[in-house]
Amino acid sequence: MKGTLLRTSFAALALMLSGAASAAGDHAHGGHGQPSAAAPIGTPGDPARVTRTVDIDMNDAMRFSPATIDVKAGDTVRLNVRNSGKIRHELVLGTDADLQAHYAMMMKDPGMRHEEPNAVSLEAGKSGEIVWRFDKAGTVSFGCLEPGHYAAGMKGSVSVL
Ligand SMILES: [Cu+2]
Repeated sequence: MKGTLLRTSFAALALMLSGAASAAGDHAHGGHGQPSAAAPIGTPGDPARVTRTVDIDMNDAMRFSPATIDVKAGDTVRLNVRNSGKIRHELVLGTDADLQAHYAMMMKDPGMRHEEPNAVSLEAGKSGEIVWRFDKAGTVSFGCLEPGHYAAGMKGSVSVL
């Protein structure tokens, strides 16, 4: 009798989870498979108007720490990024589609460097920053696009609430 109850609640939970996952997926991916130019991730921020500072560490385990960040829509955030590893890492903000496209380019041209305002590329032991205004609720992804790193799971996300 207990087993039946358990199975029922698991089934209900699985249903709820799959519903939530597909809703979140739709939201995060927006125009999946379509040109991503219109997908808003925010705009370069004014350093004089920073409302929030977040420290992010990058390491040779191919991880960002923290890998998930919550901000409020309208926040101008200073991401203080540190490479505590022994090899180059970078943090690039974008949609998943943008990051995947850039990563494919990096695999072909590993010497490519990201110097745009939405990215910081750091040698071992170096620190840098991105000042970014997250102006729309949703999810903004980030990743390290050094060859092999993104595929190894060096990625994270900013939840803009
Ligand atoms: Cu990396």
